[in-house]
Amino acid sequence: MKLTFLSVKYRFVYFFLLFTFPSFAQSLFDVQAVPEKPCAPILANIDGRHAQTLNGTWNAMIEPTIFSLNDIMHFAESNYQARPGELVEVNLENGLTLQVPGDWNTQEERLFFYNGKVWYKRETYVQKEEAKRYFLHFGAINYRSEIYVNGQLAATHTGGYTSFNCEITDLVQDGDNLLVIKVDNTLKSDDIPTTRTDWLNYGGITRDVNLVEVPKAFIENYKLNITSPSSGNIVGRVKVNGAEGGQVTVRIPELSIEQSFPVQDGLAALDIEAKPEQWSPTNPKLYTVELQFGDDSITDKIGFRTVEVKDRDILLNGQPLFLRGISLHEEAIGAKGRASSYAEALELLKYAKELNCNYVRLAHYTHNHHMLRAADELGLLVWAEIPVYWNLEFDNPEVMDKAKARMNEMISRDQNRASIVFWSLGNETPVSEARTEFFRQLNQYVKSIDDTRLTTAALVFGGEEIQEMAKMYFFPAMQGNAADSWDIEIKDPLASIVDVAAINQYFGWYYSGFLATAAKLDPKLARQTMLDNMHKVKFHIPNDKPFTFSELGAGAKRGLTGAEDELKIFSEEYQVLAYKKQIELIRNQEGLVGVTPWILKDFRSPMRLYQGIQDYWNLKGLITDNGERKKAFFVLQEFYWTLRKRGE
Ligand code: GCB
Repeated sequence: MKLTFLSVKYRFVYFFLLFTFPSFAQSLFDVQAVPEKPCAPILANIDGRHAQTLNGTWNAMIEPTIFSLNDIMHFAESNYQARPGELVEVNLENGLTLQVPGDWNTQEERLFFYNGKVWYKRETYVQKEEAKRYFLHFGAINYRSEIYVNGQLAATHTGGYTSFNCEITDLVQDGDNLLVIKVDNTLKSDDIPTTRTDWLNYGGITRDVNLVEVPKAFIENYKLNITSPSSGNIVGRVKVNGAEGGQVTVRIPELSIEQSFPVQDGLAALDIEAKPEQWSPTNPKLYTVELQFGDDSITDKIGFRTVEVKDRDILLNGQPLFLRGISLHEEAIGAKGRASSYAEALELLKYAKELNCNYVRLAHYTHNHHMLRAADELGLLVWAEIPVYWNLEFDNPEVMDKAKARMNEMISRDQNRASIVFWSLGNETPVSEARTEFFRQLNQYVKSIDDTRLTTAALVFGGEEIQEMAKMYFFPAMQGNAADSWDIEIKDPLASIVDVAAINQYFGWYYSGFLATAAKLDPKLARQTMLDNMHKVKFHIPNDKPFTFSELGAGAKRGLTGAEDELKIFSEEYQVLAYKKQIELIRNQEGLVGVTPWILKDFRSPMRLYQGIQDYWNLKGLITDNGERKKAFFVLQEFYWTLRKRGE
């Protein structure tokens, strides 16, 4: 409502009405929430289906109000023109346009730090066939979305990093169709993640959009795997939508397999005698698998391997291996914002290969499907996670439901990716009873939908544990009484819930800083003491479980130099020193089965406010946002090379 158009007299009447009759106010500024409309179950393997891409240029409109405007849909029609006498104050055309897939932050200056609503709109031509069903599939939209097709609400969705789809068979029409999507990236305390994240909350339709066409009865999802490294039999299931019976045929031409299985209650159970070559980082063998049900057929490329824990080892295809990893965010090289294409995924993961990695941690949320495809092809094992990050409302049952829904979406999409060995339940969550119970349930839930992978969670080494370490080892060392071994017991009960524990530890970066500030110590001396003693640190995990270091690292601005003994924070030399000391610490562990230092590439973060140095970038990358290698890159590369040569 533009008050500038109202004379003083009418303004008085307007405010009188507004405050006296709340319903009048409500009709002007609608605050009614759109009812939730659930999405359909995920259709697996979108790239293997008959689909029309809806990527490209979409019209957009920023809605910066903190309430919601009424009646936008009414004006969403194409080329809406105000009729004589009609007051129109909203329009989804003739203004901003945004590329899909893409975050809005890097496309429009006004949206760089924006947390709020943007409307998207485009038209699409559909040649509707009666024998077909239609689904809109979204790689991801961050965070809340309302999907409208020809003016009707088709679905609502929350969660910014997982794929979802809605059936629109009844809403779509032959000819032109209007698609309008309201996206809101505002995060709340009962969301996953919450408002606090050490990464930029990129908003928008950040991944591919497809209009998928399937026969009336079709293959919705499937899972194929081997259960033991020695027997090799391929087992699994195929879920059919729109039919209870019939039969599914599986073909794997390279193995001369063609076998049919009956469908009962929409499910076919597979058991195929076969001896596929096993997928591994050194032999990322993928087989072309064709599935057919009636008129529907779908082709995938699937690798077969097993993963399990035995004593203090992780076994891949029955053989122990050390996970030489690196963490990464889903941010493209070249300061382009969110990565959304296969080429961008490949570009990122090739740096991991160059580091001699066999493993990546895709932090801190589910990455796009191109990343997983590329990992399968390049032979990189994967830690996959949902953004259960820092402090959630762990005692809120709705938050539990959201976590399960995100897990379900992630697993439904990625369960055939050989590269994924870990489903990670959470990152650095503060210990409490409610939170332990939350993870107990989430762990059970994950196991109930996929028991062919391991669960893990990144535990924080912090708070009381750091105080204890300081009291027992660090302060005495500062006074010249350094102990020979710094033994650290992890007490977090979450370590016992998951299959493999993981620890985020920042020796050589944060801890001496906290402690020096708290105890008013000379920061350089405190840091030097920590660096001199890091190699003595030894972690002990409950029940002697195998564990990984899911984070470790130090920040550096490329080109900033300082002699090693200067301990100049943010210099490349300091980052090198911290990595060298970390490598000594790594070598001192028992039961350590892998590491994913933090992080491959510098990434944008609203929490990094040291101007002139950080400028909203977390600088712990081993490469810059443009892909230039920092000196520490070569230190890790060499360490991994020595492990690789020894066959570890
Ligand atoms: C952490 C968090 C990660 C941060 C990182 C850092 O422990 O898990 O999200 O970005 O530390 O750089 O401080």
